[in-house]
Amino acid sequence: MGYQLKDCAPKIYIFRSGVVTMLEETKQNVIHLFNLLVYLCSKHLLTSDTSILIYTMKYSKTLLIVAAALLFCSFDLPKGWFIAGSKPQLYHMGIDPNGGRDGKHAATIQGKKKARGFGTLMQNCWPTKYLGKRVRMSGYLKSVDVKHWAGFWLRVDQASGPALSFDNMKTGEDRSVKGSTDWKKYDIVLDVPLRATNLAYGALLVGKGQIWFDDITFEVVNDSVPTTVYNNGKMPAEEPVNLDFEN
Ligand SMILES: [Ca+2]
Repeated sequence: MGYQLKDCAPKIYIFRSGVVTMLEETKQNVIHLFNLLVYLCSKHLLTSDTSILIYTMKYSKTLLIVAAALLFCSFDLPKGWFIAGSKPQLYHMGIDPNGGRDGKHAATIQGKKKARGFGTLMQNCWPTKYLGKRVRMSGYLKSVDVKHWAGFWLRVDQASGPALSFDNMKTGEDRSVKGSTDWKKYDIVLDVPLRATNLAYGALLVGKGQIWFDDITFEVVNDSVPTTVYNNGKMPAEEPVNLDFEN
């Protein structure tokens, strides 16, 4: 059973079970949906346990990000970060005011009782500073009773098509965090080709347990620092090489 929100697009319906269905794929509806979710938050109709599904074809990524960001609006989210993942509703995510290495703020992700899929706190940013360069993302992470795995992740996107490169500390050599671990610094190193249009990054948790992460940095490194995964976004050589095939 649902009802039509009068001041929203006529093709958007809210179901009190928490299911939002989007029937028309237009950019305008993205705006309407955003307004709709803000409205629901203001009325305290969204809680951390509210299950929201959005059905759309064309703007699925944008919509899911908007929905995910607002799904946990009752949580104290760190500024500039948003919630996403395959099952974000099964994770508590936000700021632990005293959880940091220095006793100050750290971000945390905690799996709920029936946690599955994964939850992530993430950001996107323009890759402008890193175009044509190799970038190292470093951060500190601590874990308690992580049943499956957790880690930082970094993805280099292009305007269309698959990601240029991606590392979540599980792809390639498994460097993922499991069980209970003290604060430790982890690195992800990827090339950022000139055609990159976005950097997406964060930390993720798969399953039960809890992680804290803090003090993330990005820096350009030279070619002597190996990338942490095979990446198809590797830059071309600066000039032709091995043309006689002797190397
Ligand atoms: Ca901190």
